[in-house]
Amino acid sequence: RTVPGELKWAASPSEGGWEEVSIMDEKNIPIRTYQVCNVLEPNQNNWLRTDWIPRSGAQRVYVEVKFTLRDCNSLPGVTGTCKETFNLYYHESNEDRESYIKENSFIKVDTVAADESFTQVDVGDRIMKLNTEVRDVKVTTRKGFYLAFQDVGACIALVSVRVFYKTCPLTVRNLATFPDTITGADTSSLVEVRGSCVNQSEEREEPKMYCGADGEWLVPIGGCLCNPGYEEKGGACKACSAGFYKAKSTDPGCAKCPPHSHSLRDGATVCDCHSGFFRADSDPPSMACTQPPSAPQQLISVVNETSVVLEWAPPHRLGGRSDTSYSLECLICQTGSHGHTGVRALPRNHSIAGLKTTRVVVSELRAHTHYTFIVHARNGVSQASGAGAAQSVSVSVTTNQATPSPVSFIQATDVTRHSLSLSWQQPDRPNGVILEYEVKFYEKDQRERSYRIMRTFSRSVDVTGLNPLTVYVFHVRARTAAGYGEFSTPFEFSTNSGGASTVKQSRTQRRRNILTQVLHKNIRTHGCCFSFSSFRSTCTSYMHTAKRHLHNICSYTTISHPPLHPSFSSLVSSPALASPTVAGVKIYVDPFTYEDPDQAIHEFAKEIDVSCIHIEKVIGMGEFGEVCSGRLRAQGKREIYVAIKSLKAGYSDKQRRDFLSEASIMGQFDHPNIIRLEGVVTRCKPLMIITEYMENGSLDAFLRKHDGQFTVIQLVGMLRGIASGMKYLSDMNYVHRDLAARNILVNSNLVCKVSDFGLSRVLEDDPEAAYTTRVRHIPIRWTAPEAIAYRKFTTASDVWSYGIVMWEVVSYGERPYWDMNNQDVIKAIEEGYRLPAPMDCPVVLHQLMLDCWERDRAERPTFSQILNMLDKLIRNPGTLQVCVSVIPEMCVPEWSLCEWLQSIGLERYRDTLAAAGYTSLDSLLALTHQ
Ligand code: ACK
Repeated sequence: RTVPGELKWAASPSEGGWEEVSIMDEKNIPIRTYQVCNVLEPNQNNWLRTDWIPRSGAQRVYVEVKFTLRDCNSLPGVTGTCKETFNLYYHESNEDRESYIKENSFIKVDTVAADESFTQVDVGDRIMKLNTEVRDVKVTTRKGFYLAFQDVGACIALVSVRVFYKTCPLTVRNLATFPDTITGADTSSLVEVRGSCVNQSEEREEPKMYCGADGEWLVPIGGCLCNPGYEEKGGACKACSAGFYKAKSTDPGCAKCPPHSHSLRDGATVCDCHSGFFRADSDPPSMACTQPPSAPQQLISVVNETSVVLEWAPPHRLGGRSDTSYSLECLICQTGSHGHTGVRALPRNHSIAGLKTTRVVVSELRAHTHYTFIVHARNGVSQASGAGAAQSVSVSVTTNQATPSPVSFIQATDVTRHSLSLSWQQPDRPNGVILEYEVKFYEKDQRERSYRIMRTFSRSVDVTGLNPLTVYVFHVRARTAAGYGEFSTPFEFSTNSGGASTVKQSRTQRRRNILTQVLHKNIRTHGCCFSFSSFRSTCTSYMHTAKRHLHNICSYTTISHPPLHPSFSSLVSSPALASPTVAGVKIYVDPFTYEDPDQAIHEFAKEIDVSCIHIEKVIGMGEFGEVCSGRLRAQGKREIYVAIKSLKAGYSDKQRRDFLSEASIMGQFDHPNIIRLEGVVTRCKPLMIITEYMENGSLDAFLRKHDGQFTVIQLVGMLRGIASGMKYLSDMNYVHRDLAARNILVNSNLVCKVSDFGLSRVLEDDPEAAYTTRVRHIPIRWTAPEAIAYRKFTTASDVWSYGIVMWEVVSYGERPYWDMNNQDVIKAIEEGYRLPAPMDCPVVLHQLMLDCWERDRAERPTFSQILNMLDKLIRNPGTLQVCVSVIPEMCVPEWSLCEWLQSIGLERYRDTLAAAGYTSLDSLLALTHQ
């Protein structure tokens, strides 16, 4: 219809069939047509073929034919030859210049009949009934195609032929753009199309839509969301204007800046706080900017003996927040000093920071002492605002006189049929000058029905008039100007049947008693100056126990020797012994870095079916519940003995996480000296951690049970195992933090394995831990000074603990620093004192301990060096012969007390001892309090 000149389609026959004719259309516009009208002649077969039509990616094309057709009845004189239809054909081809019509290569599309026909060509009225027929055909095999019209004897004029294909047009749905898409080959086919997010948007869920055969889009799925700082407007993402913000793509639209904040530029994702206002890290962007609180108000204090109740009112201004908390600082002001002596942590059980209440009881203060307490108010933005002491209020108080704390230890000596001598220590907190002690005692059988009271000024008393072979119960209490304190717990002693005076006490208890006495005596005499030295004295050929007592007494001397054998440092620094760092070792992964603890546990631990576990008996109590022994029969494996730790019912999420974290840690290790994790039970309750079974339990208890029964080589063998396990852990970058003999387990072959991987987190969570009561979690006696002071836990601090474990092992499970309290241990270490060599300890081992306890952690040996050193000692047992405490030529019973005192630098006590009747080593062993 639109072609101006001749079309010159191919026609067959070329004459007498289809002819190209110009006519006027209904609007009197000349158009080109192809006409044929051989209605009077039979056997017509006239073909008209279009030019080659490129397919252009289409798979189904539509052919719209407009034509007019004469009604046979309207033609006068026609016989049965007249037809009222024609046939439409197509032929796919890559060839765009086929010169003639190959009829048999064409495929028939349809026979086309007219909807309308006209009976008469009424040129005068220009009545032309135009038919429009559309047919579609699948064209998928070649680059293009030809169409052909076959006339079999009708009277037709082809007015127009329009060929087209359908597309689903470019569109935007759910903020995704879908391109113009050609429909599929079949009438029922749907083409799946992936959309792409419009500018400044991101995918929420993969955007998809289907293009139907008729060019309609169907079933939109997924879509995009405008980026933070942008919102949807008319199918596009537009920046939020100034004063508005959008923080997350999922937020519905731009929102007005919250109070006390602003945004100056378009596209803000968060509003900035006005000057003087702040936002905490955890505050959502929708929250108003806030301020730190003002100071707490009306702080009042009520002193009750050595306790102080502090109470205050919340700050006048909370800064627009509800997370106000308080921290408490306590300054001790000593009489005569200028100002404060320093900040002290509050007594036990009182958190110094993060208080939510406005009332605190501070107890166990010193009696009659001046204190200043400062209460700080803080909230979530205190840190961000850099607010300091301005928000605090303080109060000064003086504690009252208080009665003394109870006497904690009583011992009896010189027991006869009718008497015994009692002695005790001064109470921990005398809270003033002790004026008197009161001793209450009664026959155990009689209970307290009848008792006797004795009073004394000293810390000992001879109790006479007792019945023979009778158990008596004793209590002691002290009195100051403030009155009597509480009685001690009961101590029982029995009189004997006569003969030698003995008190039935365990060896350890007796040893401790003597130590305690000497220690206290020293403190009394020298105003606290006990100290440890490298013990290098001798011992006589007394029996093992006696030697140990004597040795321990010697340990508390006030001399300090240089290390006897500085050989260790030279040994470990020898290049032959230095162990190269192994490249490519596995690094331990902290399970707390996993958001989901279950993911960590299943990454590092095997889930065990509870039916494979057979629990036999309870063997102890762990931090989270019972520890049992039992058997595990995993599928296809032989049955083994296992230890089973369970998490007691009613646990919190945190407890569950902490409990399982031990397994997540343990599961990462594989070493003969690290306790092996068999697996976990998490799918049913109670939760369990299954490890290999260690027949001899924990090392400290095991050694105490077998006091003095192992050779030095056996002890060093145990230490070697522990060092090897620790080297493995340090190679993996894991810091244990709680290395102690109680956390080493021993199996039936005396193999020692490091266990207990629970402590590490407790300390890490809280940056203020070192300065708060959390310090109480730290095993002080085992912990390096820098870890106590500022939580510097490293492999070097583990090495310090290892030194303590060495001491525990060689002393058969003695308690490090005996019964000194933690504060005194910290002070002693600070002043340079170190544990002396235990009895019978080879000097090289003690030197190794001293090296582990170097103040400067860089000076301490590495576990690799320790391991090399121990290996060398085991290979050359001769080096282990040299003893600190038993110098062979001095091991003679005739050695005098005087010589012995001289050898340990305590000759100045000779006269005092002699005056008290101690003239021989023998007699010194019987040292009593008096
Ligand atoms: O000193 P014990 O007998 O050894 O008492 C404690 C108790 O459980 C609480 O921890 C013992 N224990 C822990 N793990 C094991 C284990 N794998 N094999 C044997 N005993 C264990 C520990």
